[in-house]
Amino acid sequence: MTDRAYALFEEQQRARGIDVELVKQRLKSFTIETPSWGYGDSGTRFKTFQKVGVPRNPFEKLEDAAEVHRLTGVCPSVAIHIPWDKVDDYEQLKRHAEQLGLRIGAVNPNLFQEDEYMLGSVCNADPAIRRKAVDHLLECVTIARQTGSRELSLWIADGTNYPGQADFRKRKGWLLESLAEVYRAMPAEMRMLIEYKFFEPAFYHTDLADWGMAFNLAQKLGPQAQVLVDTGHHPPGTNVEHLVAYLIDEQKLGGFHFNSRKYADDDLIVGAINPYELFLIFFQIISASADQNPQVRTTVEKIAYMIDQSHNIEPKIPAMIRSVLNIQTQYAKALLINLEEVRAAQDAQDVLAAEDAVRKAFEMDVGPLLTVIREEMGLPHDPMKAFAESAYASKILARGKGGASW
Ligand code: PSV
Ligand code: MN
Ligand code: MN
Repeated sequence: MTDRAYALFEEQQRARGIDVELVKQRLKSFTIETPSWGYGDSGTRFKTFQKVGVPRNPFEKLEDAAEVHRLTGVCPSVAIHIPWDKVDDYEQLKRHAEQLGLRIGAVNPNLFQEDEYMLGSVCNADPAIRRKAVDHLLECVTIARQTGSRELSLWIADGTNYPGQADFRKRKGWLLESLAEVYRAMPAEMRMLIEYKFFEPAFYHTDLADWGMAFNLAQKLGPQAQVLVDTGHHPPGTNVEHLVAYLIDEQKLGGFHFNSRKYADDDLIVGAINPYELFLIFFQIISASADQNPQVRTTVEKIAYMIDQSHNIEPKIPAMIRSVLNIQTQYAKALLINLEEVRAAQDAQDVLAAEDAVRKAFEMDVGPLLTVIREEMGLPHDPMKAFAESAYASKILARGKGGASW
C-alpha cells in the first residue's frame, strides 16, 4: 500500500516539476532541537501535575531526548536551561550526551526565578541586581564552552505592571549595556539568540516586547547576535511569516522556538492549532534558501530550529515526538511549493494563481513521502506507535512520580 501510494505521489510531484530527490534530501537533513525542560514535570500557575516516569535529573532528561532522536532520526541536540539543568561537571553532561548520540544545543539562562529579579534582572534599577544577572549570563557562556554548545539563547522576563513604575529608556540602556558585556565574552563561534515577548510575566510593558526591539538590539551588539522567533510570543493576528522573511533578509534571523499559540504563549504542541502558519513560515525560509545573495542563504543554513514546550497534561516523550512530526509534516508540504510557479504568478501580478500555487502544496498528503523517508533512514514508520510499544516506555515507569520539574 505504502509503495503504491508513494509511487503515485512521486509521479504526481514530478509532473508538477518538483525535484523529489532534493525534497527527500532536505527532509533527511532537517534537524530539530528538543528542550530539556519539555521532558520534566511542568504546569500552569494553577497546578503542576506529577507524572509517572518523568526524568529525575539532567542526565535522564538527555536519555529521554535520545529516545525521541532514536525514533524520529532528526533530533540530535538538546537545549539546556540553567539552573534547571545545573550539574557539578558539565564535561560529564557533554560526554553523557555524546554517548547517547546527542550533543548539547542552546544554553538558556534563567533570569526570572530568583527573588531579586522581581522588578527585573538586566533592566533592574539596582546595579547589584544587574551585576548578578550579568554574572549568571557569563556563567552560561562558560557552560556553553564546556558543553560544546554554540548558542546562548536569551529570554528576558523583565517588564513592569503599572504605568510610571519604571523608566523605559533607562531600562533600555541597562539592557544594552548588560548584553554588550556578555557579547564581548562570547567566543567567535558562539551566537547570542535574542527572544522577545510582548507580555507575561509583566502585564504593562516588557523590556524586549517585539521582534523590532530584538532586531535593534542584535544590530547594535554585532554579527554574532541574532533574533530568536518564538512562535507563541506575538499578539493575536501578527503576521509571523512576514517578520521571519524580513529578519532573514537582514541576516538577523537566528532561530525558532516552536510551540502553538491559541490565546497566549501556551507552550503546547506545535502545529496543533495553526499548522498553516507553520507551513507559511517554512515557505519563506525555503524561498530565501534560493536567494541570489549568499549571505541570505548562509543565514537560512544556520537557522536553529528548536522546540520550546512544556507539556502539562500530556505524557512528555510522545508529546515531543508528536511535535517533531508536526514540524516535519509542514516542512515537507512547504518543500512541495513550486517556487517558479509562485514567481511566475507574482510577476504576472496574478493574485489568485499565486495564492493557489502556495495553498495547494499545503493541501497535499505527504504521508507516503514521510513513510518512505523513515524507511530509508532505518526508522519506524510510525514513531508514536513505536514509542508506545517500546521497552523504553515501560522501563521509565520505574522512575515513579516526583521527577524534575522546572
Ligand atoms: C517563557 O515565555 C518561555 O516560554 C520563553 O519562551 C523561553 O524561551 C522559555 O520560557 C524558556 O526560558
Ligand atoms: Mn521561547
Ligand atoms: Mn514562551
